[in-house]
Amino acid sequence: MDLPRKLSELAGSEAVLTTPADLAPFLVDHRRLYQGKAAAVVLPETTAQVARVLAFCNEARIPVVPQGGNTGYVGGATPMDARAVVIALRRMHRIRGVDPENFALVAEAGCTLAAVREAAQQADRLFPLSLGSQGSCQIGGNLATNAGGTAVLRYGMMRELTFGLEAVLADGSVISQLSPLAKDNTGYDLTRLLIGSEGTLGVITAACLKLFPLPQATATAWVAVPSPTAALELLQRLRAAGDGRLTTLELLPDAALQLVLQHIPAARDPAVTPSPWYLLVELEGGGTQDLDAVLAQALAAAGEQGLVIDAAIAASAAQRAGFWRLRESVPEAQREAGASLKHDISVPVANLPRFIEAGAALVARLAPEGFLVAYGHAGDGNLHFNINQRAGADAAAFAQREAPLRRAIHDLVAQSGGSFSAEHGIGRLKVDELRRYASAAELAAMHRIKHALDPHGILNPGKVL
Ligand code: FAD
Ligand code: 2HG
Ligand code: ZN
Repeated sequence: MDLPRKLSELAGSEAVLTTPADLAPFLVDHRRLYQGKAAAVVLPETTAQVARVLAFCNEARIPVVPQGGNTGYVGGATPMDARAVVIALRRMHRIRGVDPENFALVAEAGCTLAAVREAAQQADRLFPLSLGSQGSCQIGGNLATNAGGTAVLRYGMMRELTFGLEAVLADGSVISQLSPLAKDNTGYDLTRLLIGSEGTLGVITAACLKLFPLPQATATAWVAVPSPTAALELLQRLRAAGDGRLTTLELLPDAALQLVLQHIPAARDPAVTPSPWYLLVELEGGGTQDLDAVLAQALAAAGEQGLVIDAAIAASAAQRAGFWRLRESVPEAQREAGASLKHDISVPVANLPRFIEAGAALVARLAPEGFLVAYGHAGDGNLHFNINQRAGADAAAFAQREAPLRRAIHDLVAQSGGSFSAEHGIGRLKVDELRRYASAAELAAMHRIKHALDPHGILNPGKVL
């Protein structure tokens, strides 16, 4: 069969890529863990084109891999079959409508997260999902991975931020739930089933997203704390003092700050008393109350009880951006510093200090060539429990630590009532982990759902299950 010709008939000849040079960027994941293969990439402009391509691939039993901004962490968007067709959504980048009265916006899957946030802001509204990758990740990818980020504490993950979806199922049928309904109990919730399904149940083509009032005031602080226990106590107090306006509480060890200061040229030392741990804290709200004063008061009271060593409240937009740059540059600084082992874990938030202590002991015992850089979204219980190779350490020895360390950390997560994939998904990287930690009943139900919606297994084969 002449696949390129057939795909051109279905989606237009300008939408089909087949040369090795054109395919290359779609065949490797962001972390460069996987080198993939595929027969073609299709760049549709409309939902009807996606539907036609899927109906054809379903009939012909051709694997289909949806791809957004290709910033995912678990190899989910990388095609692994020389016959595969990648459907890349980037030409579906229209904002179909902004509806400030209903606090809603309809975006096509290929819109970048930054473009959606910008469109909301133009209408005096906030779309609160906030990720370091927002300039390149796409709404379709955010939905397919149920992305989290730095404002989950207040606004929740993508599942909570979505009214409904438009998606194409494996057989080419289209489901469309794009109304901004806060209440809709009509049968199974297909939207929330497709969110987080990582391209294995359907191709998301558009979504009706939830908007919020645009905050009129923001207070941001870089806070030195003596320990994770103190950080958690401070979280409780800031939630109470902030009265629902605490948006972000990110934890960083000094090791993360030092990596950023060393490897990121634009990073500026926050100039607070050195400490083993730091927090980036942000309150956002309406214009009537002085949020800087609320934050300063809470931090001062915590300081008197030894929960805070020192703190700097951003006095300008530039200083606020500087604090955020320190936090958001950690992944890049980790990469610049060399090899790292990554664990995207969550535990019930009150268990975090105990988890960090026990996990640090495992790292010291099982990966002596590395050092712990456990940072992230502590306010919602999610840490990137990462380990960087020490300078000069034996690279091969460090790499060999990966499997036993992963097992020990993920077993500890399970004992702590947590998740081995808090926000990055399963993709290809964590298929074995899902098989190990999900119950037999859960796995069987997932397989049945997969088989019902994609009986020929054409959608993103080898991922998730
Ligand atoms: P891709 O990587 O292209 O795809 C991811 C998965 O979704 C794949 O399985 C793919 O098949 C599927 N998919 C993509 N589009 C569609 C579609 N339209 N329909 C169906 N399936 C689809 N993630 C977080 O959760 N929180 C963070 O704080 C965070 N920070 C990050 C910071 C940096 C610097 C980087 C590089 C990544 C970060 N990520 C974070 C990970 C990543 O950005 C998110 O997972 C993002 O949601 C992926 O979007 P994408 O468009 O790049 O998806
Ligand atoms: C973040 O929170 C991302 O910065 C990336 O989720 C985490 O690199 C990582 O481990
Ligand atoms: Zn994260």
